[in-house]
Amino acid sequence: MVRRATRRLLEPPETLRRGPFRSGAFTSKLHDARVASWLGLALGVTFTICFATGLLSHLIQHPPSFVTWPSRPAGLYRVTQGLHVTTGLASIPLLLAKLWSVYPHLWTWPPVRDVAHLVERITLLPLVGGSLFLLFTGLANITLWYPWRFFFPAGHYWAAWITIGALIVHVGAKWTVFRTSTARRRVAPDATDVDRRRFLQVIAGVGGLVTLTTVGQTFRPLRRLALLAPRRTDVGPQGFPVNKSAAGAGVLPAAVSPAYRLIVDGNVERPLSLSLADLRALPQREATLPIACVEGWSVSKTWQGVAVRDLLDLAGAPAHAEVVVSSLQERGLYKASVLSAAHAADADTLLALDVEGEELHIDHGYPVRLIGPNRPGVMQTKWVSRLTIS
Ligand code: HEM
Ligand code: HEM
Ligand SMILES: Nc1nc2c(c(=O)[nH]1)N[C@H]1C(S)=C(S)[C@@H](COP(=O)(O)O)O[C@H]1N2
Ligand SMILES: [Mo]
Repeated sequence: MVRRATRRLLEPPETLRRGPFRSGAFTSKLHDARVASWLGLALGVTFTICFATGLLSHLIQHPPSFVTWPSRPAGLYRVTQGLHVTTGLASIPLLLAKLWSVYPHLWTWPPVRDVAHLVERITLLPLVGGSLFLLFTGLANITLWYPWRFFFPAGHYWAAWITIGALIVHVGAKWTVFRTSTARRRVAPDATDVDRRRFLQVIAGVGGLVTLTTVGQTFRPLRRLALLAPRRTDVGPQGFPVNKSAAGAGVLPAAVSPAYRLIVDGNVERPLSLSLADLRALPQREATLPIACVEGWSVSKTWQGVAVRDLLDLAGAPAHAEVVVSSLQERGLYKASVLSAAHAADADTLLALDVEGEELHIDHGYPVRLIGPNRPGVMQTKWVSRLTIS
């Protein structure tokens, strides 16, 4: 009784219900719970994959003491980050279709029924805002458009936590509707069911098309279909892309100077200072390893050079040593990287001098670059000048 009375009080006179608040303002049969549920399910899958792979990428780059990322299998990060960007891109048409399908709900009257409804509606803000923010910043980042340069990974990272939190609340709030609207029904499909199915098929098709035209930036057999991928992996000096050029990194005079030396110091018995000729005189090893950029593109090459492990032995470094690899670059987030003990000990972790039998191009890190198995591209430091052992 009381509930009915308050409801009637909240109900505005029909004349005040204008525009989208009119009853029957939205006529499409596609604004319905079945469409919202199936698109929700697809988004639930893609966002979970994105969250897991993104978090993994974060942990590899900022490892807490209890996490050790192995150096094998060599191409694992290539797969996880390729999956991150691929599923993220496929989410764009899914999210747009979902928001179109549910936006009439934003005009329900009364806007708030009770406290539980208020909480549920408030969490839509981080859910919708966070999802749009993630897809927008992710897309901007891989197309090398940085309106916010230093803020991207941090903003994207925190938005991921907020969005996933809101998504869990959302799934909880919608679970009953989800179950009933996706349940198998005994009656024969009517015209609305056919429309709905066709709409979902079109959206699935668009998602598939986005995947097919981008995944070639990391999956070689589909390379020629990668029309929408921001990078072509066969374009650049020596036939592969460059992320930061030598000029851009400000290393140009130092990288070509005859005074160049590679320093090996820190916790070692015999600190080393090696010229390029010294490095060439050491035993050379070869490894076929990918550059797997955090942006999702990747390319595999055969590299030749000196194994970091051999240099550590030469300098008399302790077993299980960790190594900081610094470059000639003086500023920027990627001027240095850390080799964990596992990565430093792997025989395929090289200080490469050549790629595919040719001396490294200056933009690929001449005179010396780090290349190791199962590492994000940002940790494959170019223009290496120092190994500091601890
Ligand atoms: C990024 C992911 C998602 C976003 C941005 C999103 C967004 C929304 C929005 C804005 C609404 C309308 C608000 C409302 O009805 O109160 C809605 C409704 C709904 N969502 Fe989601 N959603 C997502 C994922 C999911 C998932 C994973 C599921 C289920 C497993 C789901 C199931 C539903 C259902 C059943 C409705 C109600 C539809 C109706 O009553 O007509 N959604 N969603
Ligand atoms: C179009 C969609 C997306 C693209 C293109 C994209 C792209 C990227 C890129 C390039 C990075 C690497 C950042 C770096 O290390 O510099 C990244 C990291 C990350 N992404 Fe996404 N992303 C997308 C969607 C998502 C979604 C939907 C989620 C979560 C639900 C997510 C969660 C994360 C997390 C947690 C990281 C790690 C950030 C860090 O290292 O601090 N991403 N993403
Ligand atoms: N010193 C230094 N090394 C660097 C970078 C950088 O900015 N500075 N960029 C990294 C990134 S993001 C990637 S993906 C790889 C790309 O290597 P490439 O330019 O030879 O393809 O180099 C890495 N090494
Ligand atoms: Mo990169």
